[in-house]
Amino acid sequence: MATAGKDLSAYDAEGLYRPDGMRIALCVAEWNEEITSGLLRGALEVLHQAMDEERILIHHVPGSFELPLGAQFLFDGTDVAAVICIGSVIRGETAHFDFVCNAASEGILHVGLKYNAPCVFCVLTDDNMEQSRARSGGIHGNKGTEAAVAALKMLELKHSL
Ligand code: DLZ
Repeated sequence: MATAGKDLSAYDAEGLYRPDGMRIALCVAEWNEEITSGLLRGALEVLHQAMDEERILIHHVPGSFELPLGAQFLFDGTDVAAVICIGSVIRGETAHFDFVCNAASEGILHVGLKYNAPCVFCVLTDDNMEQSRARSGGIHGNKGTEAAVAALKMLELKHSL
């Protein structure tokens, strides 16, 4: 998973799928707001090129642990076609990091399979803030940008079948 020296966030703006008539939600964790706001910015930059502002929903949950349930609420309570889950978990001195990361990743996968819809994992799981800054609009690009591109590609696949 090494991304050293690479910006993986380049994308072809011309070729973005336009999810006409659909709505997309961003579910954003409040922890490490400096990082999640950068990821959100990156995701919105892509979505604004593909769809109207009013079809983009933004909701917050307390932490990354709550992202799966937040996404489930959104699929259940709205007509969104996809949810992008944005969070940032930074390793501390205890095992908390592993529990939050595992819950977020497995839960987000589960919600996508349950609703048969893109539920995109945009959770940074880094050792320190420096690594997170580098991936939320820094030297290694912006994983929020990549997550939004992934959501559009999955919607395109689903609607092409
Ligand atoms: C408790 C906790 C800790 C220690 N660290 C983070 C973190 O780095 N990133 C994050 O998104 N959330 C963290 N949380 C909060 C949990 O995700 C969750 O909100 C609480 O345990 C309440 O369920």
